[in-house]
Parts: sequence; structure tokens; C-alpha cells
Amino acid sequence: QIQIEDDRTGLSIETLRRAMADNLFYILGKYPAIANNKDYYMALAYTVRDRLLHRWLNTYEAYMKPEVKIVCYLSAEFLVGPHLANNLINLGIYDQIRQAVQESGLNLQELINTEEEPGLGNGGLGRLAACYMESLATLEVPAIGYGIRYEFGIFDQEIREGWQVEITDKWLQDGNPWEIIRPESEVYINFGGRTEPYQDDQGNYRVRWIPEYVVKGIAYDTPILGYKVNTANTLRLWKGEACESFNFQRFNVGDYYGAVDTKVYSENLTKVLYPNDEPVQGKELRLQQQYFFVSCALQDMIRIHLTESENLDNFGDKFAAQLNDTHPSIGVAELMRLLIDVHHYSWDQAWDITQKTFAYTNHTLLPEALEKWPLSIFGRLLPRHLEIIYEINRRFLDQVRMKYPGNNEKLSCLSLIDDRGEKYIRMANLATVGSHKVNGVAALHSELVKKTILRDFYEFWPEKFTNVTNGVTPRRWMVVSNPRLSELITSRIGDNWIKNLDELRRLEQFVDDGHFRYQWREVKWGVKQDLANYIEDKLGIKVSPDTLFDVQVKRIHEYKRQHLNVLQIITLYNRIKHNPNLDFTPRTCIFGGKAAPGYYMAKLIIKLINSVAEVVNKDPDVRDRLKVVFLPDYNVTLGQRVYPAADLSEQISTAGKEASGTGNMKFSLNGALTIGTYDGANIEIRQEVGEENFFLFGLKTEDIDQLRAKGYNPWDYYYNNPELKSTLDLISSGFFSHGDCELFRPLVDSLLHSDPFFLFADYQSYLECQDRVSQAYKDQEYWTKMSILNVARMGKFSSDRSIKEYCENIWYAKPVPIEMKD
Ligand code: 26M
Repeated sequence: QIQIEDDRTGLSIETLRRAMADNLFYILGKYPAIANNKDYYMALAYTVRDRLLHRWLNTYEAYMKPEVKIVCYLSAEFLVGPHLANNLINLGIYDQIRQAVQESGLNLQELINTEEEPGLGNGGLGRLAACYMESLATLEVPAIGYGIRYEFGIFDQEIREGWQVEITDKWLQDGNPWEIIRPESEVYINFGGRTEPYQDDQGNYRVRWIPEYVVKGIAYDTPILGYKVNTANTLRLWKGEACESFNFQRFNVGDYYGAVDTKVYSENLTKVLYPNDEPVQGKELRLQQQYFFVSCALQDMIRIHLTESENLDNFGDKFAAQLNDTHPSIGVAELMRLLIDVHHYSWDQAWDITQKTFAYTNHTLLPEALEKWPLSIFGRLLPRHLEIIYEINRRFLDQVRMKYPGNNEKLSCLSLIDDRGEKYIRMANLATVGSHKVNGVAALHSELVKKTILRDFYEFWPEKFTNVTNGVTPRRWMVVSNPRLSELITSRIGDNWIKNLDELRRLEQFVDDGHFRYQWREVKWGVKQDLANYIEDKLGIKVSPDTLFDVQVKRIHEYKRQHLNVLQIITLYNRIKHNPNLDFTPRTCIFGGKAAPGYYMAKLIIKLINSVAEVVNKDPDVRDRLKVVFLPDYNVTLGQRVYPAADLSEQISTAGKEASGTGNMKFSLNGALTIGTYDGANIEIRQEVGEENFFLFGLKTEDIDQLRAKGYNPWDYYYNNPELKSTLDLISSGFFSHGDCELFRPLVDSLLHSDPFFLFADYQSYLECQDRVSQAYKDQEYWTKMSILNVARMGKFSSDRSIKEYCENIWYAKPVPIEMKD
């Protein structure tokens, strides 16, 4: 009997090969003779998509049962990274596909590398959302990610003459095989206009919103697969479109351009991601984006609920909606509006449902990063929401008055409205009041949330506040990005660690096994060689995998202190120059990261890194002992190359400023040791891996507060520390800027005159710590032991653990395994 496999589901090498050829012909319309790697990538992507559709549809159907609770992750950003390799791993078909691709005369890795990543996020916050979506699927927890389908994601970065140049990210131009448009789930979103009271037929007092204009939201779905389970959850991103009905009149009177205007205007809404990692005051389009996607999401959720239920009484049992920072916090007012104005719930019922539904994650303490909207803009765009927020505030402040009679101080701190000058809506306050739980993203951060920005809320509702330390997915950040290390680990402890990261502990028994350590070093060396090849290929800089790879990749920000790292590098350079035969552990210092286009100081830091690189890399006295590399266009794809190749992970933020960090986890999971401050998740990483396996330096949060209180004077450090002084003087002298003494003056002056992030205060401690790193690296056997122990003890930082905590303490959501009925 001959078995014929279905071309769209079969997994034999022959079927896969034929399916790819079919897709190349029937979807891409190409013969093999004229197809390039991009075409083959697309043909392969469709072949993979075919093989996940059953799971996806079965999953969706299973979630329509009333007893199933769905987690809705509301986020303005999802930085998912390339899909192909991850989907192959999670479907468990990597090897079959590799062979099929090979038998078609192609190379799988090359096809994987041609995928253009969706850059729908800035950095940590967006990437966290992506890791959480993956873990939710792996844990079989029903989830929908709701966000914006930006036509242009985070800009591509080029470096010209050392400066960052921003290039539009046209990620959709060759088509996106991973999304499916769902025209049937369109929704309409109102903006502007006015509100009007009226009495309904039963004589009830109601309010209607008469908008100035309406935009249509169209859903685009992308499947998010769990690892070796049948669950395929949905990432549902919304695109703004014109609603046809709107300007037909104009069109009919012959004003074609007038009609197209609204189309252009509506499509502008989701054109471009704001490339900042903190809010720029009062950008109206940004508020429109936020309201747009949140209203789309909530209307979608309501529609889902009403297909299985008569009313919305149990909305808060059907859905848990997580606010990823305050960007979606307008959702609190929007759900109230939908429940009261559209579905005619009473205020009290609506408020119970709203608080039960929402929870809020805070990601930053930086005061300038707290979102607030000028009342003027807000009221013009969302007049009904302004009324609702006033009413939420009135009722909330009544409660506050009961608890603290006569205390106006408390009222003004807790109020949703900042009315100390120009009036603002405080989005963090709205999110906190409208949620049943508020969490920070690492233990220290959650404590600081309670002590600083939300202190009065904590006093008012202590039980609302909790911590969930961030995590990252080991599927993408180990299995996909570091197959060699993953295979070595699996060869010793089996592959259960991929789903249960605590099992990495079992590696501890091999630290004293010399052969294992040798293999561990070989793997690291090989991966470093790959990165070295990439660097030579892209930048023409030769670096050796025998040197210590010292890496700092993350958004460029003063609080992250890339410039402290630069000061250290210049100091090392000075030492070599003064003592050419210095016993020196050779280092390759690698940077990567984007600066917000309007953040001048961050851009100057990039220029400084490149300028120092230029001088150091070509100085014959250095004799290859020190190299500096700035990798352009750092993104998820590049991260997957970089984390596995690092020996040393730089996590050197000013204590109390980095909420958690997640790059710190990706490095350590790949065997890098950390040099870091007592900040964010660094503290917990150190606690897990053991203080003897972590290079800690610098002031703690309290030390910094004390120093600031007693009057911090950077000049003292400058005059009292000769190495620091000569480092700064060298920059000022124009040594790195072809004699131009002005170029870096703003940076040097900022440090000398205020140093808001305490670089000088930590400089000495950092340098001494780096000396300890250099010493430790000389003993390769010892270093390898520390590296193994780091990996073995990092199980806590799986995003699976984070998601279990959210499910348990915040969402009250349970796994729903998916059966295949095909
Ligand atoms: C806001 C308004 C307008 C435009 C942009 C924004 C905005 C975008 C991203 C503000 C903040 C954004 O991200 C902040 C962020 O990435 N925070 C990081 O979150 C990570 C995940 O929790 C933490 O690990 C990092 O420590 C934290 O800096």
C-alpha cells in the first residue's frame, strides 16, 4: 500500500522538498532557475506556515469555550524577532527541514539569515512582550497579544563617519508570510468631537460621543507557537485604515484628493513606531496610536465574549488584560466607556469589571519617563474619556478623603490630574487606580516603585503591589541562537532543560570534569570565531577569538553608562601607552545599540565610541591587545549572534535606574560572566549564580542617594584621580577627534559639571573590578568553571517562570492543552 502525504502537512523529506517547490511556483510565481535566496526563504516560510495552521485553528476554537480564561497582553510594542528558526524549533521540524532544504541544493542557515525581522519595538519592553508571548504558548496558557502593526518599525541604524544615521525600516516591502489578515474582525475607532447627554427610551440618563472622525482598525494575526505543544496563540496587530463610508461624499462631488486625504490621514495612524524609549511630551499622534490599538483590542475582546455569552457580566473572568507600562492605560477609561455608554452597565458594575480585568506592569522609575498627557490635547482627542477620568478621580479622591481627612498633600499626589501648572493626566496613576495588581519587573525595582513613584498608592493599597522578576525565553535565546552550546548541554543532561530551565542545575556535577570544560571552551571559541568573521565581513576589523570578548549591547542611554565603559577603555589605552610592555589580558570591546533620534547626548556617545575605536584599533603600540568595535544596527537578529559569543557582559547602569534588564540574563545563559552594578535583576542574578561568580562594583542605590544629599561634586574625583583626569583630558584635547577640542565638549562638560549618573563616583571601583576580570580570565580553567556555574544556576530567569507567577498571582489563568482533531 502506498501512503501519500498531504503536501501541506507531511513531514517526510520528499514531501517537504516538493511543498517548497510548489510554493515557489504557485505562491511566488518563480521557476527555480530565476529564484534567489529571498524567494526560497518565502517558499520555505509558507511551507512552515502550512504545517502550523491546524494547531492555530484548533487553538483558537478551544478558547471560545466560556470556561476558558484568556490573557490579553496589551503592548504598544512586540519585538518578536525573526520567526522562521524559532517556528522550526518549536514545531520540532528543524532537522527534517534542514535536510529537505539541503536536498533542494540550498543552505538552511542562509535562508534563515535572509529573514527581515519585524522591529516593532524599541528595546527591553517590546522584547519582554515577545518572550512572554512565547512562554504563554509553551505553557499552553490561552493568550492574545494586542498591539500595533507599524508599517515602519524601529529605524535601521547606519554609521557614517562615526555618527548614527537613521534609515526607514521597510520590513513589509517583500511581504510578510507569517501574518494573516482578518478583514472580518474590523472595528471602528472614534476621535475628537464632543459628547452629548440624552435620555433613552426607558428614561435613563446616558451620554453619547459624537466624534469628529472615525478610523477603521483591521486585524493582522501572527501565530505564536509553543515549544513542542499544540498551542499556537495569536499576536493580533492592528492597522489603521480609512472607513470607506466616510468621505464618499467628497469623492462624489469630484474632490478625489479630499477623499484620499482621509485615507492618508487614517493610514498615518499606524505608519511608524515612535523610536524613543521614553515619552516625548505631548505628541498627539502617539496618543492616537495608543487609544487606537487599545480600543481595537477591547472591542475585539467584547465581541469574542458576546459570541459565547449573553452579556459582559463575566468579562473579568473571561479575560485578564495586562498593561505593558502605561502606554495602553487609556484602556481603563475605554473599558468603562464601552461598558457604560455602549453596553449600559451602571458605573459601579463597570468599575468592578474594569478593576478585575486590568493589571499594570511598571518598567521605569526615571521621572522623565512617566507618561502624562496635557489635558488640552487629551480632551480634544478623547472628550468622553476625559469626563470618565474626572469621574474616576472624583470617586477615588472621595475614598482618599475618608482615609486621610483634611490631607490635601495626599490628594494632590494621588490625583489622576496634575494641576500644579499646565494640567496633565497622569497615566501611571490611572493605570494604578484601574488595576487590581501593579508589579515592578525585578525585586529591587518593585521595592523602589513602592518607595518612590507610587509610594502614596502603596500606602493606600499595599496588597495591590507585587513583583514579577523578568525572564527570557530559552528557546530563542539558547536553542535557536546557540545550537552548539545547547547540544553540548543536552549531551550531558538530556533536553528537558529547554522546557524546565531549572534542570540546568544538573550541569553543576560536570564543573570538575576537565573534558567537559574543554568542550565548553571549544564551543565558546567557535561561536566567537563566527562573530569575529561577521565583524571582519561587515567592518573590516580583525579580532581574535583568543581575546576576552567584552560586550555591551543595549539602547544607548546615559543611565546605562556606555560612556563609563569608554572611560575604562581609554584608561587601559593610556596604561598601554605609558608602559608598552604591560602584562595585559587582550580584550575585544564590543558595543551595539541605537540612540533615540532626538537624544543628542546618546548620539554623541556613539560618535565617541567610534572615534576611540578608530584611534585604538590602528595604534601599533597596542599590538592587538585592545580592539574596539561598534556593531551597527543592533537588533534581535544581531543579538542572537552576539550573546553566545560574549565572555563578559557589561551591566553597568547607575544603581536604581535599570528597572530589570533582560540582556543581562541572555548573556549569562550563554556562559558570559557579568560585570555589573547592584541594580535591577543583576542583584538576583548574582544571588543565583553566587557572588564568587559575579563581578560586582559600584555604589548602591542608598549610597547614591546619600552622596547626592551631601552634595556630589564630580570635580573632586577628577582632581583626585590621576587616571580619570588624564582620560578626560585626552578626550578634551581632541586626541580622538582629529584635534577638534569642541566635538566632545558637551559630554565632558556634562560629566565635570553635573555627572547626573555618577560615572566618576563609580569609576575607580569599575576599573579595579575590570582588573579582577582580567586576572580571572588568565586562568582559563577557573574562568570556565565560573562560566558553567553561571549557566547552571540561571534557571530562575526563564520567562516560563515569570509567566507562571503572573498566572498564579495576577491573571488567575490556567493552561488549556490543545488536542489535535485535525
Ligand atoms: C513612550 C511614549 C512615547 C514613545 C515611546 C515611549 C516608550 C517606549 C518604550 C517608553 C518606554 C519604552 O520602553 C522602556 C523600556 O524598554 N524599559 C525597559 O523594560 C525592560 C523590560 O521590563 C527592563 O528590563 C528595562 O530595565 C527597562 O529599561
